[in-house]
Amino acid sequence: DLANALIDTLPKAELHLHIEGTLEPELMLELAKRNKVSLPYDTVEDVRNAYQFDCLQDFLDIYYLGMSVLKTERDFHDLTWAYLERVQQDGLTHVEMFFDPQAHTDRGVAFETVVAGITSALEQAKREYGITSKLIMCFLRHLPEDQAFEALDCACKHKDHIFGVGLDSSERGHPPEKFERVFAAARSEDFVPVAHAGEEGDSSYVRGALDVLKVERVDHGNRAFDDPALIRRLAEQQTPLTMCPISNWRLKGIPDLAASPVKKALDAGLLVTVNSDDPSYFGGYLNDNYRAVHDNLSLTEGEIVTLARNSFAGSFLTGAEKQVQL
Ligand code: ES4
Ligand code: ZN
Repeated sequence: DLANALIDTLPKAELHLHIEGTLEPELMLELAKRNKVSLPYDTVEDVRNAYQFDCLQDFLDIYYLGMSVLKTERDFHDLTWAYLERVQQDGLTHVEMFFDPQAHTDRGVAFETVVAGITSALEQAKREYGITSKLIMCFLRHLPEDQAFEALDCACKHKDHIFGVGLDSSERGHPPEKFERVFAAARSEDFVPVAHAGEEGDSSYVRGALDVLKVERVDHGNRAFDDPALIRRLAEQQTPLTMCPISNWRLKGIPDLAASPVKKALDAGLLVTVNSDDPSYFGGYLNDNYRAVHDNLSLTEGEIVTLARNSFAGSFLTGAEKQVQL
């Protein structure tokens, strides 16, 4: 029908995507063999059976284990290229991609190796598919502030390839205030700031991301709906929210897809976008997330078009670049 045709063919940007969360079980097992890394899985089926989560931390434990197979520049290139090849068929024309360097440098993989592998695939996607991109380095919020400063030092040597900074991993107990100084330093170095907030943490984490970290976009933001004044502010300021419906469902942040806040966000006039987060682990790429909200929230075709337009409006493309895509 029309809605599905729109979802498949409209140009779309993905603004909330962890590249390490695109590692498919087949590639994981191949890289484990190539790099002689031992995993607690023998088959693709074993891997997929492990993907049952009751909360964010359940997922993160499996996610950090899975990425232990990534060792060389070629591995990071192959991972990134596999994602881009997959989503170019879905009408994706722009991606703002997160990566987690501390999860690699802590295992002895050099920061430069990670950035070089990801970047070469992004450049190939620009040449071969015309896909544009921005790379956003996330700080792991469960680790101490001084280690985030070390990651920021590394990023400063790769400003030509790293556009922004983000904040991810275990949210509760690690509020935005913990990273106030790192974000101030990152902003003074001209990295554009974003942060995960209100995925599991309460609405004060969303306020903290805005007021303390001074983010230009909020990743998830679900719990902002507990605070009506905050929702009015997000609507007035048109702060983009990057929501991830299938991720929220698979991590039990919502009981079912019908409980996704995407429809409420549209109704409140927020600049809401739909994204995949960690598509391999959650079982849905970008268009699967659009279909999930269409089918479960009874979105109109007009609302599907709005979500696709919002994906560019909420991106960090410049005004002129957005005009072309919108
Ligand atoms: C993440 Cl779903 C999610 N939440 C927080 N941190 C993350 N890192 C990768 N996926
Ligand atoms: Zn995320």
